[in-house]
Amino acid sequence: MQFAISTLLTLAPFALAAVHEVEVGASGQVFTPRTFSAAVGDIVIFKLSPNHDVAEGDFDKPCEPDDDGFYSGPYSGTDNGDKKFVINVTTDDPIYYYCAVQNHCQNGMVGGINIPSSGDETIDAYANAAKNARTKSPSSVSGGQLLSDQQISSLTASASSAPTASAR
Ligand SMILES: *[C@@H]1O[C@H](CO)[C@@H](O)[C@H](O)[C@H]1NC(C)=O
Ligand SMILES: [Cu+2]
Repeated sequence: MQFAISTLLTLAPFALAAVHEVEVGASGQVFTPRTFSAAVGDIVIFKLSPNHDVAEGDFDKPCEPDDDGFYSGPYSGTDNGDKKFVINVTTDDPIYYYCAVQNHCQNGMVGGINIPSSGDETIDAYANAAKNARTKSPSSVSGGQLLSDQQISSLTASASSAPTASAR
């Protein structure tokens, strides 16, 4: 029994690499799921709907890009949605993001990964602060790749698909 458990722990970082899908504006000005949990090594696929995008931000500066953050570029760069924006999760820290189109961020189009569900830095707190913020849009794609479904399937062949039901 002892042996079985330690073996499982040793393999876990590889065996449990998961793929998460996020709908960007498929149901209006909202990320679906709004927040979810992910582990280092997981892959996140952002599926953009017209005319939305996704930019990583800082909790303290809602609707503004993080200098080292990711940005999908505009919907127009996705070949009518054929290309998805794919990022690697490289931290356990909370990752906040927003839609940089018009006033979507002020309207609450924000989301995140590993966001605390209580305390001062919840997604609701970020959305509230965003109401009075001014949107800044990054200038170019960064921190991820725009990939076709075929490119994604080869990328994720060794990873298992994570049900978005794991979202919290
Ligand atoms: C994500 O990881 C894959 C596999 O290691 C790598 O090919 C890709 O360049 C990484 N993407 C980014 C944006 O770093
Ligand atoms: Cu939007």
